[in-house]
Amino acid sequence: MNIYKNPKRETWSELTKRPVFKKQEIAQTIKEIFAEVEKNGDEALFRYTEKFDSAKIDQLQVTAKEISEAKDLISEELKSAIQTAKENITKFHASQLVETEKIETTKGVICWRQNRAIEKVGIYIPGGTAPLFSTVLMLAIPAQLAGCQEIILCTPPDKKGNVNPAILYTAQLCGVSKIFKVGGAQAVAAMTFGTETIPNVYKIFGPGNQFVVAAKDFAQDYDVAIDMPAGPSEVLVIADENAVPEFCAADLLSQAEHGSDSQVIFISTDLKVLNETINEVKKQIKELPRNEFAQQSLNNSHFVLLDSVEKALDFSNLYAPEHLILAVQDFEKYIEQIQNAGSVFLGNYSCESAGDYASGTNHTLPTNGFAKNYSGVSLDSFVKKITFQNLSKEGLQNLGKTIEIMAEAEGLLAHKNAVSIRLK
Ligand code: HSO
Ligand code: ZN
Repeated sequence: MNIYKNPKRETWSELTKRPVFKKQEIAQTIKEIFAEVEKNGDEALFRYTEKFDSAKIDQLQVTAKEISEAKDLISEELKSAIQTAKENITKFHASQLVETEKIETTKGVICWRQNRAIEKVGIYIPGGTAPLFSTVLMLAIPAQLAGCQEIILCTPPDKKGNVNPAILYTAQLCGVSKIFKVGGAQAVAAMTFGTETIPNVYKIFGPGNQFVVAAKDFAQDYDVAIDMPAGPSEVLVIADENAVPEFCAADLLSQAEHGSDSQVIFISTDLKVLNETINEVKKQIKELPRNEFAQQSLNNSHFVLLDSVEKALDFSNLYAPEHLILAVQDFEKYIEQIQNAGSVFLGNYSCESAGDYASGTNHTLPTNGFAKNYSGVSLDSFVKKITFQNLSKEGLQNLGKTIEIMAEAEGLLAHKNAVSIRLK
């Protein structure tokens, strides 16, 4: 835990740096995996699944029987929680479907835009220490709402060759039935090239470890789009004297428990709140089953005292956090000052977990400073927008001169002629 009291502005850029990401080091491994999967398809996937996931499987696709059995392996309570989350996420994302309007820019010149769903999309769900079935909701729901024709899901099996039942249950609840037992860079390669069993896709979504992140980056060389570049997840909390230290500590730990490389930053304008939050973190961490991860990420965390919420927001805009929690009174008056953040949680009762699971917003968000230039996943991530236009003869008469003058000035006379020939 690093504590800074009123650090000078000149030091902020150092404090807002993320640890360097070892992308280059694994580049060669990714290249080899891609080459193998492209050449040997399913056979390479079976081999890698045995090597990296210690699972000997004889079928890559999860069977209909496995999917239908999943519902008996999870509690009714969990099923109903997933249902509530699904309803809220659907409501919020459905509201992003906006009707296109036709705009007459000049009399007789009509322009508009229409959405077309990306036909084939792939969702990657990590296995590992915490199987994030909530991410299935966050990706499959907008994909369905957008109208993607093919939605496939890849996730690594456990050592026995099984996929976590909550992931299977959630996938089928969201209408995703093509589920494949493959993880890591090999899953990304499979979705990029397609294999005998796994179809290729046009865009790959979802979080993952360093290998998955690097593989998604690499996939872009093969004309596959990705949701966004990624890094370890992060939260920045700004707390004034009205914040509740217990709540702040719980929020910091909820992000720190994700992994040893998670990033948490706490900024307070009040020394008492700062000190009490630090004490609370030390107290609450003892009770957490994942306290080893949390402890490691806390070792790199910053606790900062600054003398105003405005200054804290300047710091936050420089850092561009994935999640920003504003535990301050009158948060409304600071909203306009927020420039760079993936998702913002306002007031003492808006915990980040709400957005992670069930309030309705998407939890697939830009990390690693990419909140400066990327949005989180939304319905838009699953569609392309095509522009249309229709010019009547009168429309071309009205706009023709403008086009001719500009084309001539660019020295592109064929462009000019395409107008002149029609107006002759
Ligand atoms: N905070 C994570 C999302 C998540 N949390 C899933 C719990 N489950 C990334 O923003
Ligand atoms: Zn989380």
